[in-house]
Amino acid sequence: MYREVPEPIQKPHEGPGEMGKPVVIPKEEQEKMKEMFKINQFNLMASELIALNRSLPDVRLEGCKTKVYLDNLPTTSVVIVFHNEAWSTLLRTVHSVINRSPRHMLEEIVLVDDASERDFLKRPLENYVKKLKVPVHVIRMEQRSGLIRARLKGAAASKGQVITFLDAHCECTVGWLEPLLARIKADRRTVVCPIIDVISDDTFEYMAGSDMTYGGFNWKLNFRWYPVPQREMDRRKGDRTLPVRTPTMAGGLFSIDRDYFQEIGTYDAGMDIWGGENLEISFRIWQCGGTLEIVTCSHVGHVFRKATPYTFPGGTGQIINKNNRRLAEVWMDEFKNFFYIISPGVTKVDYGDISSRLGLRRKLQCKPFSWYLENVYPDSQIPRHYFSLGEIRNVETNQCLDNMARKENEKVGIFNCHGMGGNQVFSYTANKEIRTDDLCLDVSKLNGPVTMLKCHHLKGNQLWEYDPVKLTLLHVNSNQCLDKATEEDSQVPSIRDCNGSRSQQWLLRNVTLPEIF
Ligand code: UD2
Ligand code: MN
Repeated sequence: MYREVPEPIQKPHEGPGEMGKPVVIPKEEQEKMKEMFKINQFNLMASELIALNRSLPDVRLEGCKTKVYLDNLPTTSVVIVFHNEAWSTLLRTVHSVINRSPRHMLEEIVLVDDASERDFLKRPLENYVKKLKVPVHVIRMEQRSGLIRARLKGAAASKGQVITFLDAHCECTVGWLEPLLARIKADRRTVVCPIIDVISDDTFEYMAGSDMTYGGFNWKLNFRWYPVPQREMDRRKGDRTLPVRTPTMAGGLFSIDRDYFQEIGTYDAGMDIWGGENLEISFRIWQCGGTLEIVTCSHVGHVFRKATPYTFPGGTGQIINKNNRRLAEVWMDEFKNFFYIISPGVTKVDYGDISSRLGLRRKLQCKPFSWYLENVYPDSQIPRHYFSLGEIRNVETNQCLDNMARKENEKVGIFNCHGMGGNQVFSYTANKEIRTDDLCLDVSKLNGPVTMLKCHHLKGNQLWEYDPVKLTLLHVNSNQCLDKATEEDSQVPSIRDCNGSRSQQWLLRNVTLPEIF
């Protein structure tokens, strides 16, 4: 029998931010909004206007919506660590997990408070989560420990067969969990990340992330998104609903089999506060026999911020450098020199004792970093094969090429050699590029100046042939030679017809670290 369903008084999806719509703050409130922004480095006023269980669009590829998953997938605990998180973002994360996860796959949610200083995150939080229909445990660090050790504590306190980590300002969308758990069930040594969608820090608008980007890193060991290369599209025969093998993970959102997390050595507990742990676990997974994937049918949103809202006890730079040194020393073999030579300051940072991590690498018989570059990340900014890494010195003037601005489209300079790495470091690679990080020496016209452009790996204007006897650097496309700074502009090298003069001779020094430090 049919019955007329009365119109609901308030239509669903009409409140602020429903269906992931942006929230616009009226003019008269904007002063207050700006003040509140500073607390968490996102638009807290907007966040507070949005329901804790707001609706979101289904942003999945069509081919994902019809996939069917086994019902007996492993259970997961969701571990969320936080330090001084806002109530609305933290609880919206929790509600989105509860509302959009099949109940029998969700063991529990574990909230780890990393010594927050806000009263509402103490008793009021505990009282609130008690009423939820999924067990939510709140555990606390005794002192500020950073996200790495907080996650370790959360993992140790959890019981699910899989551990899923989320940041404290996320929103899970429909169907996010099943494809992650299904991959782990198929192979317990596969570590999986969802596509990380963008929740605007300004309006809290929900914007779908791309399935065509994956994780990499640059010479400074910053995590970066890069386009998924053709070889990875080919491996999946063009099916974008299949998981993408990714060289690195962003860090905050991933699922891992509980026992496998133990086996491969959880996290490096010697890392402090924030940073580096994402590359560390990525290298470790690949080098020690696992697989790291972005599961393109799983979408979770995250509020990306432009600045960090909290303190780094001991100094931001110090902490990140220490964490990065630990991962470089343990996992990167001789390729750590690319990091050290471009950021010489980091070698002065004390990185503590890494013997147990080195022991782990031996015990697990992990592969060398060169294997990772060759097989997992051939399009890396760090070249697997190269002839030199160091300065490029002009024989006549005894000055060095200098990537002064370290910016795209900038001209290259030539200055007195300082031997301190940084701007005067270039690598002449087996592909005959001269590069520093992701920028390549490029000349686009006859007699033209040398500029730094994004490496395109298509040879063209970025192909250089070094003659170790004549010491010339031939720009192949123009058949001209790299020359010292020209008279018109005494600081900008350019290409000229090859004439055998000393101003066209260059020494590519393969600097080894003890020489500079
Ligand atoms: C990214 C990752 C983050 C982490 C970080 C590198 C994503 C979306 N986020 O930066 O998870 O891997 O890179 O370390 O991939 N927190 C603490 N204690 C602290 C500092 C932070 O509990 O001392 C919490 C914080 O409240 C948040 C989580 O750790 O829930 C990550 O911190 P974030 O959001 O500042 O990091 P994010 O997203 O900039
Ligand atoms: Mn975050």
